[in-house]
Amino acid sequence: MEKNSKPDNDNAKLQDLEKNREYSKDQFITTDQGVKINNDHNTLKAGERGPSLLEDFIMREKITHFDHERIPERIVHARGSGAHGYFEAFGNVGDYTKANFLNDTTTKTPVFVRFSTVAGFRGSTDLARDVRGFAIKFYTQEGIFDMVGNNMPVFFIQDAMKFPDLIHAVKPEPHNEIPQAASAHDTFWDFISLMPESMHMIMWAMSDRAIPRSLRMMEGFGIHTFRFINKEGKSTFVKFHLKPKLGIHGVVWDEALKISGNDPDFHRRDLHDAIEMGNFPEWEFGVQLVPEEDEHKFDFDLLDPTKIIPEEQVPVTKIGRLVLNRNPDNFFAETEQVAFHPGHVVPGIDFTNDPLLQGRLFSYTDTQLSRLGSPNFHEIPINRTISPMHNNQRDGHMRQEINVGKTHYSPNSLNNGYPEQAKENEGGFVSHYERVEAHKVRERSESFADHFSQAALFFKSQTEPEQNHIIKALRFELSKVETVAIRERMVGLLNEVDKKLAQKVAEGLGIEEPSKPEKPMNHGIGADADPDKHEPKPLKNYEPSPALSMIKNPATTDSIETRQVAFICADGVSEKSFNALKKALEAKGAMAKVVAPHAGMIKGDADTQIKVDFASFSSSSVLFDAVYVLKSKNNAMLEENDNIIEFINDAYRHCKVIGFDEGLDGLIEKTTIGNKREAGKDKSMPGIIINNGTAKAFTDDFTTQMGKHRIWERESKISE
Ligand code: HDD
Repeated sequence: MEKNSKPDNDNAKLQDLEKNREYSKDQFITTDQGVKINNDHNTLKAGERGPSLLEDFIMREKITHFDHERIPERIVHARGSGAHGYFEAFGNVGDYTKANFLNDTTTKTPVFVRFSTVAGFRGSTDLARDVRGFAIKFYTQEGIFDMVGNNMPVFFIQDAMKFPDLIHAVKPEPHNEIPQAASAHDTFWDFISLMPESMHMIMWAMSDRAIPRSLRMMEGFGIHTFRFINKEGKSTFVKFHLKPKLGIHGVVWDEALKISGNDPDFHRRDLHDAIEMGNFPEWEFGVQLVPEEDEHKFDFDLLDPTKIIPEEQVPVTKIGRLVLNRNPDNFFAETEQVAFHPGHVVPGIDFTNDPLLQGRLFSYTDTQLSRLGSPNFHEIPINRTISPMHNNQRDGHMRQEINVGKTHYSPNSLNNGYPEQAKENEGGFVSHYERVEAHKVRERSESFADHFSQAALFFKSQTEPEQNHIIKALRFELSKVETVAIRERMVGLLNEVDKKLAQKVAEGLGIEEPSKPEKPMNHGIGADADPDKHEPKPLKNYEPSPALSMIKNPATTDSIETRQVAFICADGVSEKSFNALKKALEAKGAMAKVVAPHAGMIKGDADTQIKVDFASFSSSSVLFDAVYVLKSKNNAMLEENDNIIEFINDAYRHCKVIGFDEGLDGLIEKTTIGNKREAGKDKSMPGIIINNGTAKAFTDDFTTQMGKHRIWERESKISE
């Protein structure tokens, strides 16, 4: 769809936003008051070289508006990218929920989705090692439902009271505001090392899930247990899941670091470009359903947000499809001003007593009041519901609506009692009829005290390369911690989860032996600060869960759709080679991008002009999924180019598939591949494919190997 074009589909929210879109094509520039401006480049002055005049309302208006353009960024999840799309229900959950948008298969529900990192500021890198926010606004006919989730199914803490502490600890340290968008520093690990309940989430946050290849290749989770409520008022516990069509993929850490330098907007660009190209990101929306009677059948508490329900135990039922098919027209108006809230629910969905969720129900409206500045933030176009909206709330900063009539109270007789309250059978929201009888206490339930069993389950469910990545991530992070006692405390905690893991991390940190399994919260500082009275429970020995591994995950496919391959070419490049792989990639939905020693155009060996997408000096293999080096009449041009040699070396190190045309030995010798080959260390060279002229064999091998995403067996041969 052409940018700025009017919505050409039946998305009711996009139609609604049309009222607020401004198109300047063929228009004069005016002041905010609509007066046409004759000269917008110069202030009004007393003489060409004289002082500016206060009278200049045009200049004053322009500068004043500019001075006030910024609003406070989100206290967390400040860095984000959003897109419009729709949700389509499969219509198979009617027995469990009366929510119309989950049952009506004839209506596409408009959505706006915002992905985010958590810790970094608005301008920080997309590739930070961090949790990713996955927030979906469903504009349903019955009001707005927000699923404000993450790409990991558990959280660091069990009670919202600790959220400010967690965030203070992870954000840049207060004395020097360092580091940006990174958890690798003392305060974060100090807090974590005193917080055994965070260990399950730490396993996820140190895994490759924290460095996604693309926002389009992440799972999404609602995390808390919510309730579905059906027409009879019966409640069923529910956990929300989103499974990406393209599978779940990450990058490697060294690559993430380099992407941050090469293209800090990597994820934002990828999402934007994919949608512009018509490669619409897609997820299946699923639920795990637990009958209310089974609440206590698990050996963990369903209300504990540091626990998953293993998918092998309660399978995910797919109930719909989420597709993103339109970029925002204006980042600020839409992506920045969108305001999510886990408390935005519609009839058929309700809360549980998860103490983290309960605290969130307060926080999200509260934060919008300072971020967006007014209780009227629901009137901002992107936040406006498409269902009818009438109540007795009035006034406040920037009120848009013109409420007609003289009653703004209830009950009233002057307006015949309107707006009137809706009965349940008229669609009125009625909270679940839950019986609560208890003492007021500031305590954590004893049923929340198993902090390590699911952390161990996660670690043992990973494949060997995935486990190694967790070990390396912990080594990296903790090596940046300056206070040795914090490192030791962390190793002690890891030892509670998995001895091998703790041992390996300890080796990397030069710690002789994981300290004995002391209770970290009783370890000096912070000892009395934690009122959690319950002893952590002993480790349970669960069977591994393949659904927790990215590599073994049933949602991971070998599709190479939308993947990008760098074609390294020089003038005189073999057009036969070029066209053969390009065609094979395109047939599978992947793309060839030309990287050459110079920008502009190169000439093929049959004199075709080929557009260069990236010059080697302003690009890097970390921005691509695989590399193909093509022979040309002038191979020396590649051999002598250090950028190209580094390009190939990085692709090798990051375990990517690399194809070479035959006859490029001179170049190969100059790369790590040549060194390894010569030293005889790496004879089999997994994922290094030589094109000896049999086009089909080469292209088949190349695309099949790319489908594995990474050639992990190579990783063990790379020393760090
Ligand atoms: Fe939160 C934003 C997700 C716990 C308080 N949160 C925010 C966003 C996401 C999440 C995705 C960004 C929404 C957007 O794109 O605008 N938060 C979570 C998840 C949590 C969680 C999955 C645990 C399961 N959050 C949490 C707690 C509190 C908050 C416990 C406070 C008690 N979160 C906020 C906030 C933010 C926010 C301060 C900042 C900006 C905003 O709300 O709109 O209110």
